[in-house]
Amino acid sequence: MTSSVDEWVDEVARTTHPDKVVWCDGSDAENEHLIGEMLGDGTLLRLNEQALPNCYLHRSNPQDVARTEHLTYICTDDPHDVGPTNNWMSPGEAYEKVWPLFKDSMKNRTMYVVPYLMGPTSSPYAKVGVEVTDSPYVVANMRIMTRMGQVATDRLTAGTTDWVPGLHSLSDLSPERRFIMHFPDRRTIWSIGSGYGGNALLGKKCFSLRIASTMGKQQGWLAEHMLILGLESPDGDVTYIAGAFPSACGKTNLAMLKSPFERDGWKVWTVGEDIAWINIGPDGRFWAINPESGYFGVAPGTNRKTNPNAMDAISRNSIFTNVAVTDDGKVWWEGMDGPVPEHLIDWQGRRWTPTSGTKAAHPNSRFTTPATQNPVISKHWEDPQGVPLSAILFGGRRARTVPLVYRSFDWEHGVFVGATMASETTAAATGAVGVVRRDPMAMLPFCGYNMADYWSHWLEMGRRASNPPAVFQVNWFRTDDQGRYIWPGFGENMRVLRWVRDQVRGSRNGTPTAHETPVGVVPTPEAIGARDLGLSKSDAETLFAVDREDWLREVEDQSEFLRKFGDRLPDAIRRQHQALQSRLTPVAV
Ligand code: OXD
Ligand code: MN
Repeated sequence: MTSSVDEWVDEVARTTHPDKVVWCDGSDAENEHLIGEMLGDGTLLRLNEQALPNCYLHRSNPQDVARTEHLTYICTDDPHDVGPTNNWMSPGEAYEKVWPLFKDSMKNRTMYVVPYLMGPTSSPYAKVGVEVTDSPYVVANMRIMTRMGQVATDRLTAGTTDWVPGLHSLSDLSPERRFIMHFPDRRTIWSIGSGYGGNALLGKKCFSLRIASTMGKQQGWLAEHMLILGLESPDGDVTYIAGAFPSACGKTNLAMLKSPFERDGWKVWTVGEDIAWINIGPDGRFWAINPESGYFGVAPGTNRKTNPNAMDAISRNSIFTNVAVTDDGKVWWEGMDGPVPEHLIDWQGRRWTPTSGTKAAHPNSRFTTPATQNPVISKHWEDPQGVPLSAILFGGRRARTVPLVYRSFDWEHGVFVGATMASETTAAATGAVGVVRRDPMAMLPFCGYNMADYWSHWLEMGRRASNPPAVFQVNWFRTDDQGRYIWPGFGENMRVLRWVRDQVRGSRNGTPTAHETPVGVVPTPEAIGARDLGLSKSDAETLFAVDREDWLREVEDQSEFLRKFGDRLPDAIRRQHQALQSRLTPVAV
């Protein structure tokens, strides 16, 4: 370890006062020992060893089940640097208000020092973090989600001073004393009062998105809330596509999609399912790496139909959090295959039957599973330079307005589409579910600086790249008059991916597959195979419709959102907004 790591660990220990300090090496022996301790004190429960070898269940505190965006802060001297979409606290106030909460917070506990690497071991783009935590559950999860232990220590001893400190303490798990703090100037993270995923596994949202986004702005790259997939076509060629979707909108399912057209040679390979770090390559293209090494996926709704590859991946060496358990020690959640069991133990450890009137698994219950267990992991997922992106998808959950898919006209328009995307909220964060909110590039909870400056950075990245990806918006969630989803989704999303590929690589048969609308280029229903899917004429019309009235309302709502950024709003975004409005407004004759 470098002396700077030693000094920081000493300083933290002097405040938090753990009983002992353990430096983690990431070995199997260390993991087995930790698991044994957690089984002993009830932090973990063993699941059915035959059906789910080396799998464990953890139940979190019922008040600690999702990311808490209202308790998440970016600490800079100037509030304008975090902008209107982040919570701001000055570093001085953070020292006065939050640092004292760490005093003695690890008393009678062990403090684990967890060095970890974000990015493939051999990648020049990989970065080191050190998380100090009093939660062995966090250590076990970090071991799956990151390259943890000796590989990271090796980079530190190689002399780097470039590492991100992250201090995490469960403290008393009280929401009143819960804070997730980021200091971009010092590239430091503090998190207290929560053991839940994104709040506590500091390599994920805190480092790889909030802190990394500020590093990317300074250093000329992008840290994005995006899946990365490789779409293989029948000629064996692979097109790489990244996709930004808000939490719990199907990113993991899309990244691991099982193609219904596999026999014809169409297949999806997973590079990443939540985060992409994107650099511009010497060829002027965007090259993306997945900084993580595991998946922290939403369990409810995952089944053999929606994501068979995930069901295979999570059948061993996985940690389940807040799911239900069957009488024979298997996991269960709403949307699991087969009939609903007569008895379960629910996510809080209570007896449950179908008449209980509650959810057996928490809606944000999760699995943590190693990426290497994904049967469709791309053979390029650890390539040091990453994979070259041909397309970026922006997706939200919208009952109306946004068609199934459309292509933006050019980079600047694409950035505008990402900047103004919106989605109905989900259970991944605490707060109301189902409310439409603007979630630019799916980064609303994760951008570590002023969102307007972030858009300027996106625009600049496109100017610097001679061959940036084409940008699309997708919406799997459009509903009919009855409120039913029109699009079958899941494996059938392959139809949309194929059209996206046609758009960026040239049509397969030369027949027109799209037409221009005021919002962008929309496919013909035939190009997506609406008839093969048995969609009625009116459903197909709704799915691809660009309704002028709906879009004028959308433009109005966008104005309100964009106004919040005042004069930091890039001119190009303002221009694109006006251009959309005029394309929607018929010229008077
Ligand atoms: C996640 C999230 O956990 O986005 O990936 O909430
Ligand atoms: Mn996510």
